[in-house]
Amino acid sequence: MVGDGDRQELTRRGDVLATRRREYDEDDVRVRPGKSSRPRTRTRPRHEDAVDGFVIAVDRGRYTCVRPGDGPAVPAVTAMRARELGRKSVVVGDRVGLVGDTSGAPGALARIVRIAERSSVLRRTAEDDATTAEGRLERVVVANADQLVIVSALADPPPRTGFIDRCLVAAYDADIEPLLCLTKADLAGPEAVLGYYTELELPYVLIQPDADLAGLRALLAGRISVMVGHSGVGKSTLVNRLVPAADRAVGVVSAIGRGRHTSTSAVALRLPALDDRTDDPGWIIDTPGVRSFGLAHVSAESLLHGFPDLVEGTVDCPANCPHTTDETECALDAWVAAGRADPRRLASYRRLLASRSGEGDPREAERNPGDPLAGS
Ligand SMILES: Nc1nc2c(ncn2[C@@H]2O[C@H](COP(=O)(O)OP(=O)(O)OP(=O)(O)O)[C@@H](O)[C@H]2O)c(=O)[nH]1
Ligand SMILES: [Mg+2]
Repeated sequence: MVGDGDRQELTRRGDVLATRRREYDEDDVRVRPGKSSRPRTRTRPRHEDAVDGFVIAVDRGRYTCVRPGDGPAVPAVTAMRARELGRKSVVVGDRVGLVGDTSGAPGALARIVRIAERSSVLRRTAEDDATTAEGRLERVVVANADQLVIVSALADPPPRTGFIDRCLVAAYDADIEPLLCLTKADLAGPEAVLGYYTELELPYVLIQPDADLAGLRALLAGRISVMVGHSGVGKSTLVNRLVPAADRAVGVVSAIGRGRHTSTSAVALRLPALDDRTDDPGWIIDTPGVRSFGLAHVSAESLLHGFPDLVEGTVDCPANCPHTTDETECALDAWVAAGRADPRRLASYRRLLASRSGEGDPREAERNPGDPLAGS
């Protein structure tokens, strides 16, 4: 039972968390403030005449917005950021207030004067280690997404469960539902990847070039979904199939982690209406391939939430157990030994813990010689 004192403590902590969250919303690329963070920005005057917009693309200081309720035939509005937004960044998925010329006519330019509170913020960090400058460089990928579609090819490039695990951590941390999307099922079977996630009940879809997409469409309906994945896994190919008018550039697969990334910025696309339904078919956001999904912004405690199959195993841990390999009392070893979770998941969790504290680079597959899937 929570006593009054405890409740106050909980509320106080909740307030601190809420405040931090708002501070983090302010920029898409920023160095986290030190202990003496700047005071919050002043309240700006409201523009009563502003109209609502939804940001679908960002390119060199120009924001493409559509108005909710407008059909696909209505031209999008091009806008710039009003100076009064200060350092606040605007990202794809943001709901904004627009003033000025919102006609969408050629050459018309509106201004974004407001950014609505975000229901979710998907972030990634350049690196895992928050003690380095790179580790503190935080990027907001998109705002207001409901679903994170983790796209992994079954071959060419090969699947990397370490990467998928990182995406799961980011999804749970941002309160966005994950969906595993395994592409190129014509080239290899999904058994190895699915076997790794047996205990997780992770929803997944298999994609091959000519197969029907009805199952995926049903999972995307009515929501804002964002796709993340390495370069070359087939994100844009899939978007072009889902949204025939999308015309997203599709590339050739280069050596993983190197070479050209075909898509260079995130774009939200309205999904076509489903045949038998009149409700909102949803939005899909294509993003550029990422080399890694750094997690310096996720606390050690939240990291565990990306591993729901391990959470219960920590109940018997000593207080403040760091769950690292060198902690002999950590109950997770016994949990795995008893067959309650896959030992590879524990190894993956511990690689993330080690990576956050600056010990080595988990992206090197050589660190996991026994497990060809494990790289990230
Ligand atoms: N065999 C096979 N090839 C596919 C499939 N999906 C995509 N490809 C190929 O994979 C290559 C890369 O596809 P893209 O859609 O450009 O990949 P992407 O994830 O958007 O890549 P970035 O934009 O660089 O992040 C293209 O040559 C596609 O034709 C599939 O299901 N099967
Ligand atoms: Mg692409």
